Amino acid sequence: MTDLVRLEVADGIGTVRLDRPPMNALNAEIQRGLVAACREAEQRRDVAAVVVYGGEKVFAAGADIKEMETMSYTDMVDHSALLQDFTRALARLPKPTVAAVTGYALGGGCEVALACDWRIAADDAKLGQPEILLGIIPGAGGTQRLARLVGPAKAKDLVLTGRFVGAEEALAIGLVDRVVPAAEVYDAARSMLAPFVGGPAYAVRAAKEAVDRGLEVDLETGLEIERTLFAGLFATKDRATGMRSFVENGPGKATFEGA
Ligand code: CO8
Repeated sequence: MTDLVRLEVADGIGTVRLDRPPMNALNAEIQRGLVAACREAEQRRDVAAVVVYGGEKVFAAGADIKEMETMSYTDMVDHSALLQDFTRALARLPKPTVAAVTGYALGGGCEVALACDWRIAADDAKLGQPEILLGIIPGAGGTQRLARLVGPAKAKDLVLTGRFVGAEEALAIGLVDRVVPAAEVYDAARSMLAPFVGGPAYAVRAAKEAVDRGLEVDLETGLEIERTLFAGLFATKDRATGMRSFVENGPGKATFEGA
């Protein structure tokens, strides 16, 4: 375990808190810590959804450049699996996730945000993939997830130039989903996740999985994934509760157990 990443749980929402001042530079310890925090968030039944948060000043300014500076090619061959593991752990978390972005989300920090389902940014936030300025490229999924999110031309603009985008431009290109005053980012992220607390957890999980896995395959295969997940939900208590509640009381009144 590490103190650099904590899972804090309150009112059904988990917060994966990055805590390595001043910039939350993502060294190997924090990368491993992120994998562990995601696993814990997945397993805990009192966590319905997850905010990833780096504190009031900064989300994360990227991989720890001082740690990487002396690494050789063979060091990086060994290490690069971990780079993708921690963003994969976040992307595959079977619960809704939001990145609450304050200050900088750069390089690996932007890639952490990209691995979440949604991104809420402070109005003074800056995001980018400046790896090119170090003579490298994004290595924690940035070239892939950014292009899927904003399209190839915008992704190449950011990845090939390394320029930062402010919150408003990030919103305009679809890199973030909402912009709020800096002091409200964390609360806005929690509010976005509040509807999932006490919600139909298996259906939410299936919905996320269907969209994410569907994006990786052709349409017919995606429809097959949807069909299987759809049918599977008929084995859950939540499905029975939801439909019975609709028939007896009308829409939107069901109380789910997550079972
Ligand atoms: N790694 C290590 N230390 C950092 C990093 C970093 N990424 N970013 C900032 N710091 C340190 C600075 O060296 C400085 O340390 P010190 O006080 O000891 O000199 C301290 O944090 C404060 O930084 P600045 O003085 O530079 O603060 P400014 O407000 O002037 O600038 C910036 C803030 C704009 C964030 C600037 O520090 C900067 O450009 N940082 C680097 C951003 C960057 O290039 N990120 C990409 C890194 S590479 C990467 O992420 C590869 C991803 C592939 C794998 C992903 C694995 C996680």
